[in-house]
Amino acid sequence: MLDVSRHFFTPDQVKRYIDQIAAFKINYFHLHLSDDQGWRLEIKSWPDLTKIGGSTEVGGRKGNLYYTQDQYKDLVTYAANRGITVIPEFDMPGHTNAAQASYGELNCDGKKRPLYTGTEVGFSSLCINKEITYKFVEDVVREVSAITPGPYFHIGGDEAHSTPDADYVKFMNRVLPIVKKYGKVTTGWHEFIKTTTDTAVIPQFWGTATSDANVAAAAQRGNKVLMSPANRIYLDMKYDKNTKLGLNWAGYVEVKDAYSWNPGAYLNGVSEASVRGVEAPLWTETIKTNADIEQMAFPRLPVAAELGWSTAANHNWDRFAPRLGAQGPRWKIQGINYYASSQVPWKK
Ligand code: IFG
Repeated sequence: MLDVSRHFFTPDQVKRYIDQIAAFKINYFHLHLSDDQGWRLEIKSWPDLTKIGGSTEVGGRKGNLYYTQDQYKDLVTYAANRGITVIPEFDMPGHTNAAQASYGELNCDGKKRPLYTGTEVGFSSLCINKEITYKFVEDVVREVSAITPGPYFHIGGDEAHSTPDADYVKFMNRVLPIVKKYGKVTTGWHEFIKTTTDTAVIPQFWGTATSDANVAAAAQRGNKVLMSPANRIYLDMKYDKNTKLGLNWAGYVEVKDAYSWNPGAYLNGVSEASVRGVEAPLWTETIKTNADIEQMAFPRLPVAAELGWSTAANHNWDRFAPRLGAQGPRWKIQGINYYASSQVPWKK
């Protein structure tokens, strides 16, 4: 996953990252297209989402910081030509300030919110009891599903700290059927799974604990789980206390930490048969350039690919580390700004 909301990345910048992840057989690319700081994809029926919501980012840079639908379709094709399926995410009912700064009617008090260029989370919520909220959601899902050939639509659902629990359930009960209506399978940050017994939807686990009752209950019912534990595979986590970029709320994640877990056995009650896959999210509160992306994603993204594609029986750091080290000279020649972790025996 690449968060293009906190900081916007142009189509060419995204294509550079797509080329790099394709080299490691990554086969899904989750684009975090909306958040408090920015709405990044043109929605023809709600033009101010990008005109206003796509006009700035963390730190306050101004511009046309969004993709037209043609540019999005081009990215989808570019990824598909490299064996990669795009998963669009529109985070809701929280992380919605950019939309609520664009349209007053999306707020319970009818007033536009100010644009937000900070990095706090949890302060926004769509207005759950207004019908226009569900027209908005349906228009977004309809327009984006029509230009997304992949099977998945990500509805976010995380950190809805300003949405009362009962309202959160009410919201999801309205929205999950909308995604289905437009022929997509819902995936979302794992909090939403407590609102549905539909075994087709896919919770994306992003916690730091090794158990979650709602996710385990869903797995028992038959749901598949996408594994992204923040203290193992969040690429915006600092490597150690000296890392300039990134955050550390989930702890430090050195390369060996990112390798030393088994996605098929990480969560209590979630067996390997219930694990849909592994995803390495890169949140961009502190990430602005391709060099920044590369410093955080390399070498930990290839680690995620290894965990996703190889059997647990084949996991062995002493055997893997030299294979990772062999990539160093290639990344140097390609101009990839990788982190030369002291844990890896880099080939000269
Ligand atoms: N949690 C938030 C993200 C981002 C992240 C940074 C999720 C699902 C912390 N939600 O991770 O928006 O701020 O590490």
